[in-house]
Amino acid sequence: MTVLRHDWTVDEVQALYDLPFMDLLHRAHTVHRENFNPSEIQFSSLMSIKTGGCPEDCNYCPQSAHHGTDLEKEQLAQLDQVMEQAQAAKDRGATRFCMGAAWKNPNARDFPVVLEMIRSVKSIGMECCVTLGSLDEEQTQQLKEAGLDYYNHNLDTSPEHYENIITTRKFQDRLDTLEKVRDAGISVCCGGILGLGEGETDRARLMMELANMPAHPDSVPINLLVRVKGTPLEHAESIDPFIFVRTVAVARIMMPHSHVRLSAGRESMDDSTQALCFFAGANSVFFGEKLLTTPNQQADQDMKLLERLDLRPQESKLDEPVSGKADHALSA
Ligand code: SAM
Ligand code: DTB
Ligand code: SF4
Repeated sequence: MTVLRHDWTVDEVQALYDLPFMDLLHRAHTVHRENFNPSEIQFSSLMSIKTGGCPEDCNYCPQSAHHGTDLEKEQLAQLDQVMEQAQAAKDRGATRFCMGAAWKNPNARDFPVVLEMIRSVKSIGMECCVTLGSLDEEQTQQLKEAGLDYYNHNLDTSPEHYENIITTRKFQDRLDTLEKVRDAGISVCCGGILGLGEGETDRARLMMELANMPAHPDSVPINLLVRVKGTPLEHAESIDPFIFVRTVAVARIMMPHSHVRLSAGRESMDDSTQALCFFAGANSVFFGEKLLTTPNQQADQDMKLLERLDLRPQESKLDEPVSGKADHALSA
């Protein structure tokens, strides 16, 4: 049985990163096979339900009001627009519909509308995930009651690099919201971004923070920075693709029961890098032509890639119990 650990030291994580590439991939793929069907990829689809004008100053994000991006600020989406996109995503094979809002936290006027969106997405038999910023206990409770399956709230980078990237909140604020989400019995989707000018220790620290939470996140999205014109990270140096692959492998070894998602940035990644990520243990992608505000790899290209790699979309897991399932033994 795979042992789930929450006591990683940074040296241990660094030692994984430093393994010879082939050894690291072999080890990660072995863990992957012990816990998942290596031919199945989970498909999530994204929609931005409230775009732009965000009061936070995340250096990477096109939606921050602090940066001069070309993005047009929009009001909260209408329920019928949401349902149209959710149904289209379902028809294309997505099992989870994820809605993102450019908020520091949800306000009292819009929050009930989001609850209604969640109930409606659930009613067509899809898993539902939202990402709305920080939450209080009452809000997590209401989200749970509306039937929410997952809450996405990323740590994004290491605690040490955090203030170079975001100054309008603290790393600890993220951990606090994650705790409330877990306590409400909602599954946690939590990961980070690579390519934010971080060093190798920052990447190891991010992985350590994710795995050392009281329960491993059920989904771990690993994003590659999408460099957007007008953001402070517009000209950030690109990272070696093999560092990205190594990070996927390290995540797979450290969080053996979690879905590791190859998230933003696939458009700038070649097919071979993505194939290596799948071998290293990535078993989920964002599917559909758009992420939140930037383009994603085209759906037909995704289907072709899956076919060339003999991979297939994972069936819906709606009948599985939610809440911390990544942190329970799946099989002996
Ligand atoms: N405002 C909420 C929050 O930050 O939690 C939810 C929406 S926010 C856009 C969700 C996540 O998108 C961020 O945590 C970050 O990981 C990711 N993200 C934003 N801009 C990105 C970019 N340019 N490249 C890669 N990932 C990005
Ligand atoms: C996550 O980790 N990545 C997604 C989702 N969670 C919400 C967002 C990616 C956003 C990429 C930039 C954009 O399209 O605006
Ligand atoms: Fe706002 Fe989220 Fe973008 Fe940060 S990542 S600026 S909190 S939308």
